[in-house]
Amino acid sequence: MSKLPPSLPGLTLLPGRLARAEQEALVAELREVVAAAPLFTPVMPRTGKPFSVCMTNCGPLGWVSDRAGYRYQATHPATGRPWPAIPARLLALWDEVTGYAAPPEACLVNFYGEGAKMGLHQDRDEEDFAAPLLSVSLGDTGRFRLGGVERSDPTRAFPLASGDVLMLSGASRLAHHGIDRILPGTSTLLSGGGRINLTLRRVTTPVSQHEAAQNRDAGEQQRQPGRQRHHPGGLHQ
Ligand SMILES: O=C(O)CCC(=O)C(=O)O
Ligand SMILES: [Mn+2]
Repeated sequence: MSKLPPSLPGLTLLPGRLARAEQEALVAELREVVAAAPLFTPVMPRTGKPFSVCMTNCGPLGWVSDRAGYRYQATHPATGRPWPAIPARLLALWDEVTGYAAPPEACLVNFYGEGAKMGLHQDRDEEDFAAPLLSVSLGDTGRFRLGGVERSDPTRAFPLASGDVLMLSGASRLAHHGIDRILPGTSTLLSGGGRINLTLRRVTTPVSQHEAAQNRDAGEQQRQPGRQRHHPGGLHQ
């Protein structure tokens, strides 16, 4: 496997972006996330075949997969409770690295034990492809495979180590990607071994300030129809 990622427009790899102390603090925060929203094993749509990774989420929305399909939803599939909040340090990282005007709405937490992998796929369940995907790797190194927008495009593999941050934006936002395998024993961060990957995602298209003001006005008029009818007349009396 090449040590270097391919140079593609919109692909940004920040090796070691998170220092060890930050990684440890993040793992402690993720333990709280998992206590509130336990890891679950998603299954493939239709076939019901279980994923080899287990998952949970934080943020207003979380990504889930079950026999009915892939989707974002506001609650944990087993507990029915809202997902816990995205840790502030991840929101700050999103702002610093992406510069995107709106915050992420979902943070998917994937846990890879030894032997877990993720097939080549695109992240396309979001409404807003203008927003980047921001990924944070913790624990054992993963062999990440990256292709192009077409499934048949050539692919290359490169390692993602603990503390690495990867951004897929612009022309790379819809690039195919996956995890071939985990390299056990490559990190001491997680006492039991394994790899955690976090992906921060903007799901809905942000409403601009201008649109928000217009929507507010429209809502106000709908709630108070009388005002709309009487006011103009009142002004001319
Ligand atoms: O584990 C990774 O680095 C990638 C995870 C991923 O592609 C996903 O959760 O959609
Ligand atoms: Mn993905």
